[in-house]
Amino acid sequence: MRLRIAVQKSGRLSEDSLELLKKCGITFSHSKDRLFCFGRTFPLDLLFVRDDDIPQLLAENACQLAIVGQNTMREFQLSSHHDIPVQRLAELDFGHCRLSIAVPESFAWKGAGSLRGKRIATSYPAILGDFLASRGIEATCVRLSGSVEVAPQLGTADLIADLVSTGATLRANQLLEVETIMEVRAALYRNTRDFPADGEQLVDKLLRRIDGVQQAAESKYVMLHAPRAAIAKITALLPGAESPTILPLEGHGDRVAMHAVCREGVFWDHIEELRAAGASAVLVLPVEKMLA
Ligand code: PRT
Ligand code: ZN
Repeated sequence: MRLRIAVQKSGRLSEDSLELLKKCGITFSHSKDRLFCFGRTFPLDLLFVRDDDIPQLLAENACQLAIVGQNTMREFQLSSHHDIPVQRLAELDFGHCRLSIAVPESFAWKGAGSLRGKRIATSYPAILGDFLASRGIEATCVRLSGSVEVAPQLGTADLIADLVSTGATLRANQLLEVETIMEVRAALYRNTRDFPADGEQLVDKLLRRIDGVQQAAESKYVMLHAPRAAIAKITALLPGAESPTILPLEGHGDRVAMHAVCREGVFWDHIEELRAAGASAVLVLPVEKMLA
């Protein structure tokens, strides 16, 4: 029994998708045409396709799993007239962006009501349509498959709804981001209708590995020396490190070595307080995998 996973062939999600699978211990033998790749260390084969084709391929069971942006999947679901046999299994830590409304700098934006009767350029007409309907606003969607940000300058739309990550593209086109319609990141999806019964175990195994990889990416292994009297205080400064390892330091009865796993952000937030509490010889190491 083997499963097939669709990933973006070349684009913003390709590298991160492959990197994630690699960190899960799955290596692939690359075929020449790079449409299919055989999973050598896990019964999972790769299918490289354009991201726009992924939802349909998954719904039709051409693959049982897929990694794609939540924007792409949602657009497909909302534009279909029937229920799609697709379920989200995990949100992934890449492909972060947001689908936002942006207006020319001269536009007098006064909230979503300002959209009434306007022409809005977007590659996501179904998501935009859903957003407008939920607010009872009537407007015209101008569907564009690319270069949405130039539509207002060309006079083909009054404003846009497009993906934004750094905001540089909007700024370069004198557009202001005024409202977020949807927060986006990549996700792992599965087909629910035609899924092979003996595939369930494989999926569980894959999900556990993904979870281990993602948790590790956010975690650091912290080692430091501390006064014995400050153990409780320092433990409290490293949330996520409920039971740190405490080791004696030879020749220093009043000081100990503490080892703990904690979130990287938490560590930076508290470094000054850790020092004030008497921590020294602080070492922060990356965590490769974390398995519960
Ligand atoms: O060839 P294929 O059809 O497979 O790829 P594509 O060109 O359609 O998609 P691609 O590779 O551009 O994006 C794939 C997915 O990456 C998207 O569906 C999102 O889920 C995610 N993603 C994350 C983004 C961005 N960030 C992003 N910034 N997708 C597009 N953009 C574009 C945006 O449309 C705008 O043109 O980048 C520009 C804005 O970026 P900033 O940094 O200037 O704000
Ligand atoms: Zn695409």
